[in-house]
Amino acid sequence: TTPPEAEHFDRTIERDQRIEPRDWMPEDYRRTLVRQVAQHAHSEIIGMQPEGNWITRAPSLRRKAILLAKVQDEAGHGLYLYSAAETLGADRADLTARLISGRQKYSSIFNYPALTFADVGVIGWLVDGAAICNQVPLCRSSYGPYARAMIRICKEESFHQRQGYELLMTMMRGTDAQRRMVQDATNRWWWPSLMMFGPPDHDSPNTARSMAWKIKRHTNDELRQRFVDMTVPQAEALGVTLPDPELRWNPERGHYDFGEIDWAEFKQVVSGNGPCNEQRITHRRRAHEEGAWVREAAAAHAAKQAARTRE
Ligand code: FAQ
Repeated sequence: TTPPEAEHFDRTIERDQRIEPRDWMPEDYRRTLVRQVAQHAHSEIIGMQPEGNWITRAPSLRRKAILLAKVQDEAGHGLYLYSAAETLGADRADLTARLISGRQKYSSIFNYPALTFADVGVIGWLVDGAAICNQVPLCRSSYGPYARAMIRICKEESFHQRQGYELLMTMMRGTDAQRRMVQDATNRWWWPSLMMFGPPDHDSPNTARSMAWKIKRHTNDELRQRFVDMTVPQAEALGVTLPDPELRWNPERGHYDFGEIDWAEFKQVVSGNGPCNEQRITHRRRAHEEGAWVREAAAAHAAKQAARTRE
């Protein structure tokens, strides 16, 4: 016989209602969510680095203000998501320790370098575009705090995507050199953006269970296809070529066909051997160590305040 709390859990999922922090949940459900939400939080924090690199070199005050706001939003998303992970019983300091020791993952995409200012635009257009595609369905994820966090995060990601596309539109109206920069950045980010959606469905060990629990609402391949279909017309409007000779509309499927993704490259990047893995983690570790005094000062202040209220 099923215990009543497990029955309640199953019924909640079945009715498309939300599981909340104090509800009973299977240990595997909790573990899966901690894994996904922590990876997502780490991605936001590590994801500040490729673009953050350009803040001091933005070509105008306006571009600098926009970029600063975007990178700060990413910090906010990270903190928001760490809080969601804490509602599942995870410890924030422990999650950070796992990130900087390489025991927990973050998105493969942030292990590629941002070489020119056009990369800032292309990251907004393609990386945030892919993030939105993946995250809008997560607003209906079965775990309440994660689903609610996604609503605000998606609104901000839409702004990020638009700022990137607008930046690229501006560059495409500029000089030949600027147009070449946009095309070059598009060539470098296109395939890694497709890899963000994760391994193909036949090689995705977590999808089936996460779909049954309604943590995930679509498979990796479904979302990847949606992203391709959405992005091809945007590339045409922009006037850039996506670097895939096999990309073409398939009227029978009602979708764009596209070429084979280099899954060997994906595996290399995820296992720590991408172009910037070491740099990203080293930077994160240094920031953590150099911020130790801030955490200690905040804790000392909180202790003093608590002692004062007890007096
Ligand atoms: N990179 O069985 P599945 C952003 C791992 S957006 C690295 O399919 P799952 C915004 C996966 O964890 C980026 N690892 O796994 C921004 C698993 O490993 P594990 C963050 C990957 O969880 C924009 C293994 O492969 N977004 O930050 C990747 O069902 C611009 C097997 O895979 C999210 O995290 C990858 N690309 O599906 C910020 C969204 N893909 O843990 C700054 C939420 C898979 O078993 C600038 N997450 N792996 O050792 C998800 O939707 C899912 O977790 C997936 C993966 C779809 C990413």
